[in-house]
Amino acid sequence: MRTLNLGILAHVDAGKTTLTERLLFTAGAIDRAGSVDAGTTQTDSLDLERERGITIRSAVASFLVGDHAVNLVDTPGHPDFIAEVERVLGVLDGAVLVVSAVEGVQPQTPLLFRALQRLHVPTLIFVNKIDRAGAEPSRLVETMARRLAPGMVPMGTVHGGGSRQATFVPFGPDHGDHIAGVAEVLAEHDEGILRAYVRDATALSPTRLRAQLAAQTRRGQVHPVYFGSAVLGVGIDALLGGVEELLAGARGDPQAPVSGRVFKIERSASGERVAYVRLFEGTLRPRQRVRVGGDEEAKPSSIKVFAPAGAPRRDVVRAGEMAAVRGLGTVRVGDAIGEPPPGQAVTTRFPRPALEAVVDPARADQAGSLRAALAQLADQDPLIDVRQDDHRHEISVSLYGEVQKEVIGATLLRDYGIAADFRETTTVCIERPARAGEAEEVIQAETHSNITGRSSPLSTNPFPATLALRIEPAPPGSGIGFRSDVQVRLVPMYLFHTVETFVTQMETYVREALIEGLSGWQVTDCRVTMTDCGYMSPTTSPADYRRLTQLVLMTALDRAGTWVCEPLAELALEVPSSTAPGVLALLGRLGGRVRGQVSAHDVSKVEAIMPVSGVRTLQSRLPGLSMGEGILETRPGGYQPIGENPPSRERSGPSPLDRDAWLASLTRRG
Ligand SMILES: Nc1nc2c(ncn2[C@@H]2O[C@H](COP(=O)(O)OP(=O)(O)OP(=O)(O)O)[C@@H](O)[C@H]2O)c(=O)[nH]1
Ligand SMILES: [Mg+2]
Repeated sequence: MRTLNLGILAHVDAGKTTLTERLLFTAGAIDRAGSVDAGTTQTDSLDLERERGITIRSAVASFLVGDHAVNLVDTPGHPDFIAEVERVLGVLDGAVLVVSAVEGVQPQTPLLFRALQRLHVPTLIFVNKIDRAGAEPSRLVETMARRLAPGMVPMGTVHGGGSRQATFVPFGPDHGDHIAGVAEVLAEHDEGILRAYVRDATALSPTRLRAQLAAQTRRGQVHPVYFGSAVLGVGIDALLGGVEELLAGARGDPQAPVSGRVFKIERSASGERVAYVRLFEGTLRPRQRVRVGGDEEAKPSSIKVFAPAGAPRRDVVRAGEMAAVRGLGTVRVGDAIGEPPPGQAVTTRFPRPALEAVVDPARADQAGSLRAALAQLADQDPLIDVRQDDHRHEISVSLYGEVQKEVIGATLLRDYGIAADFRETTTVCIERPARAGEAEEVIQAETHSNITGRSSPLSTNPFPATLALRIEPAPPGSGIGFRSDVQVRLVPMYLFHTVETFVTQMETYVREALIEGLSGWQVTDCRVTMTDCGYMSPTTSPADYRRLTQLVLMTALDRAGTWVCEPLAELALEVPSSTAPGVLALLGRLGGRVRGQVSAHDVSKVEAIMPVSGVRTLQSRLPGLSMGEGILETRPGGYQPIGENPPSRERSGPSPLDRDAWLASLTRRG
């Protein structure tokens, strides 16, 4: 039996969780289909999900179809939880993209579809809600072909659409319309089919077309489209048939070295981390030693393999399967288990959240527990960045949006008993060095004779070590680069044992020192070079290098100067042409720039870029300005320097540039 790891993806509210429930029911994995509205589904299992009727975390449920054990991964559709979806994408063998027959292609739909294509995940389409008034399933195929990909293949027809009598009638294999339609789409990617199609389309054998359809679906070249109603259970059999026939199960060699990826972390009732792992290669058993996240080693204390209901419980997970694994220490989402799976780095491609808010505990005595609780949440979700301001005793959290903020607030209250208030959401800027800058601190000679490197009797260097650093601008989006230019004899081997360890450790200190730049924002898009160092054995400690890095780097940065840059969003707007002038005027007032505009059939499509700070205003005013028909899709669009009055952020403590206050704060902290 093959395992098929199948993701269900869509814009918020398209019906993913309802469809998941129906698939489980129709495949016989559960006795009755639960409902999102009654809070009784398998995959929306968090209290918060059941109350709000939205999915927040991805969840796995298994069933059997033909000779495939399918692990269904239900994902959230709300854009605030896009990170949750992105980390699932890398562990899928196939996907069902759900599109509502009423709302059609929504902002999140093309975004998810493109991500699936980028990762070569074979994708079926399920057009849901054909029972609802206003459903226009037939026109949707053309829209999807235009906006998603041309290779859309309808697998049947809808009768009685827009009413509770709606049904889906799948095409039989030798249905004339189907053969002609399928052949036309398949001919795009296959010479043989093209020749036969041109000669005589009706002579093409249904068996040959079906085999080609499966092959091209598995290569992600075409997308079979099914229709139905998840709520009424219409069209589910046909979709299940498509999953069985047209998608292919996981490959992988159980004898190969272990290679897997963690795509979700959950905490058990006792607070223990449970890692959801997809294994690509090898076999993993309880108590087997395995590398986690590249370096640490751990031994799983228990493993629960996901399998269809009724299958015996197994604790040995093999290539292709998914399992809930305990005992992997401080494992985090995105970590590799064993060998890193090739091309599967999931966490690094995400843009950083562009918003943040200060969180205050309602009860002052809960500040400590609030900090601990947020740190735990950040563990489950590496994109929740928690910033502690020791100076003002404030904690802030980075965010994708307002719904995520509400969910964090509700989770704190429910799971940790902490009532917390969020202050107003603000935009998170970055700093880039304006030009190159250098600085150095030389070790004091005093009476010591065992100094390696230069020393200066006049220096006021407070630390017994020498360090010189240069910082210079690097291309936008390149992040922080670090390299060492120092001679091997200057490396304190008694502390770090190898040159590599020293350089790696210094890089960590550099990254830490760049968390707050001259204006208090993260410094990035720069290259840092260590041009000199020195030590005094055995006095110099790693902590001296750490502190000195902060001092020297901040001085170098001060000489370089920085640009504060604000986050931008790229927009794709679709509005009725008659409303375009009003929408564009607002866009302009919010600092947006139009990059392209086309109008056809009374619809204007606009590509633009604007500061993230204005997106919320645009979003809230768009329905009013576009007669309720505007569609806005946003994605991160990099950063731009703010010329005048750049905002600064309160530092978490004194700056090393304010040397006395900074040194005093170090002594206080010990
Ligand atoms: N009329 C009708 N309503 C549906 C259908 N499928 C789902 N719904 C309703 O649509 C709403 C959203 O359904 P969900 O299954 O929660 O959608 P989702 O895509 O999982 O939503 P998120 O996970 O929050 O993104 C619920 O009120 C469902 O009852 C359908 O086929 N027809
Ligand atoms: Mg859902």
